[in-house]
Amino acid sequence: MSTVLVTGAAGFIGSNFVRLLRRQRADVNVVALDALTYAGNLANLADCCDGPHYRFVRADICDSKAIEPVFAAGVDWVVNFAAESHVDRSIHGARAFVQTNVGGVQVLLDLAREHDVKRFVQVSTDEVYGSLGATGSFSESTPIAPNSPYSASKASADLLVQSYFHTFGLATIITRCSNNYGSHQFPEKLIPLFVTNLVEGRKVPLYGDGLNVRDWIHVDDHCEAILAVLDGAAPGSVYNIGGNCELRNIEIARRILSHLGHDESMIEYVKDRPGHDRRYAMDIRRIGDELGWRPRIGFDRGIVETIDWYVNNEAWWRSIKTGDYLKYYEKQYGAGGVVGSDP
Ligand code: NAD
Ligand code: TDX
Repeated sequence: MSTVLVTGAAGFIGSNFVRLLRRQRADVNVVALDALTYAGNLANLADCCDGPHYRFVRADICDSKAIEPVFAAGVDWVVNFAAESHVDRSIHGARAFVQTNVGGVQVLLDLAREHDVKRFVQVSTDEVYGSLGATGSFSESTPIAPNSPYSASKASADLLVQSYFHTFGLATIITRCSNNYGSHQFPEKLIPLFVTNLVEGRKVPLYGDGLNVRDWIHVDDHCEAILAVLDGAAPGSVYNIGGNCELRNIEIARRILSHLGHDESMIEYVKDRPGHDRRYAMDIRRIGDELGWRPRIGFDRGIVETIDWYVNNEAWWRSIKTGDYLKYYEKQYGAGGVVGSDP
C-alpha cells in the first residue's frame, strides 16, 4: 500500500485534498501533517480523519528532527501544501514566509531525497509569474517575476525544487494554480471574508478601484488536477492549473452581494494593497493535452454553493473569527509550537 504525506493538510486546500484522496483512493495510506498555525484547523479534517489508513501528525516542516520519523516510517509521495499563504500578511512581515515557504521546503526536499520518495509535488501559485496587463496569459515557460514577499518566497521554493530535480534526480513536479475558492477557506481571503462580513452585517473592503483581475478555480478542480499530476506527470515538469474564469474583484463582490440580498452600498472602497498585482491569467493547455485534466465546476454553480456553505457553517468561521479554535489546540497540545501566527 502506498503512503502519501500531505503537508499543510489542515489548511484550506490541503484539507480538501485529503477529503478527495480518502474518497477516491481507498488503497492509499494518508499521513496528514500540519503545524496548526493560525491558518490550520483540525475541524477541516473532521469528516475524513478516521480508519487505519489515516494518521495526523502535528509538526513544523522547518523542524527536520520532528519530520524525520515520518519519512523513516515510509513515504512514497509527498504533496506539499504547507505555506504561509496570505499576501497581505507577507507585506506586514515576511519572516515566517521565508522560513516556511523556502526553509521548510528545503527540509522536506532533503528528507525526500534521503528516504527515496518516489514523487514530490510542490503546490505553487500563478503569483510567481508576476502581473499581466490587459491581455495575454502565463504559460509554464513565462519567466518567474514575483512581486510580493509571499510570491517571492513561493518562487524561491520553485527554484529550489527544480534544483533538486536537476542535481539529485529527485522526482519533483511543480503545480502553479490560480485563485481557489470553496469550503473551509480561512476568512482573511476575499470570498470567505466578504461572505462572513455580510452575514455579520458588516461592509466588504474592496482594495483600490476593485478592478484587479484574478482567475478563479473551484478547490475540488484544483485537487483533481493534483491527483492527475501525481498519477501521470513526468519528473521535473511544471504544470499550470486554472479555472479559465477571469473576474474583476468588483464582479466577485457583486455576485456575493446579490446572492445575499445586499446592494453596493455595502462595499467600502479602501486603500489599495501595496504592489497589488493587476491581473493574472493562466494558459492551462499543457495539463489538458498531456494529462487530460480540465476544470469541471462552473463559477455560476461553484460560487453559489460556496456562499451557501459559509452561510450554513457559521459555527466553523465564527470560532475562527473569535480565535476559539486556537484555544482548543492550546488545551490539546500546550501553548507552544504554534508558528507563524502573527504578521
Ligand atoms: P492555508 O493558509 O489555508 O493553509 C496552509 C496550511 O499550512 C495551514 O494548515 C498551516 O497550518 C500549514 N502550515 C503553515 N506553516 C507550516 C509549517 N511551517 N509546517 C507545517 N504546516 C504549516 O493555505 P491554502 O490556501 O490552503 O494554500 C495551500 C497551498 O496552496 C500553499 O502552498 C499556497 O501557496 C498554495 N496555493 C494557494 C492558492 C489559493 O488560492 N489559496 C492558489 C495557488 C496555490
Ligand atoms: O479584503 C480584501 N479586499 C480585496 O479587494 C481582500 C482580502 C482581497 N482583496 C483583493 C486582493 C486581490 O486582488 O481580492 C483579490 C484576492 O485577494 P486574496 O483573497 O487575498 O487572494 P490573492 O492575493 O489573489 O492570493 C490568493 O491566490 C493565490 C491566495 O491567497 C494565494 O495563497 C494564492 O497563491
